[in-house]
Amino acid sequence: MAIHPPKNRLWWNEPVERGEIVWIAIAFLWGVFMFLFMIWWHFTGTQNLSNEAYRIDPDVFAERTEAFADQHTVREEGDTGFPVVRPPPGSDVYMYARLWEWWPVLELERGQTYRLHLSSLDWQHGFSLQPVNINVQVHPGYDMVMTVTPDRVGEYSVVCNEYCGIGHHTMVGKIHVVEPGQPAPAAESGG
Ligand SMILES: [Cu+2]
Repeated sequence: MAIHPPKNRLWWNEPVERGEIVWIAIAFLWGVFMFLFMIWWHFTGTQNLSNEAYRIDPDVFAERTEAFADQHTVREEGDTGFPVVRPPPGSDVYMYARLWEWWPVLELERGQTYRLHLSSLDWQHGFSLQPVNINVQVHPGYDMVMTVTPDRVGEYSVVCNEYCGIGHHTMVGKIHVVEPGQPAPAAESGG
């Protein structure tokens, strides 16, 4: 009983139970196995993103994103006031996170490849692309770059999945994926 001191004062120096040794060995080997398999899953599991990260000043990232939006805005998203930006295929695409929005809305063509740059202007946010469940942590001062090729037409939501304050639950962005060469559809209402 733990209420009494152990009879053997060298209780910490007794041999470890055989069953416990076996479990420690199994847990350790499983950890090693999972660690090495991260490399394998990078190629087969489509769950580890091939992303790059560069240091960038948040003001510089904001400037690039705004210049990008100025150049390629095609319409407004419903009556939300958010520009819908349709960049040329193969180009660099910028989207920033800040309290509490993802800006701007993107419109990409199916089957085309883009360099998607993500960063935050204030503090940590999360980029969670729904419903495909791609997740990236987005920090201020870092330009997270992913080479993406959207493969399905549709409307995707970008949900902030790192708690970032009182408006966190309202922080939702949008990415449209359209057929290549198709003109942008007429503005819909709502957002
Ligand atoms: Cu956020």
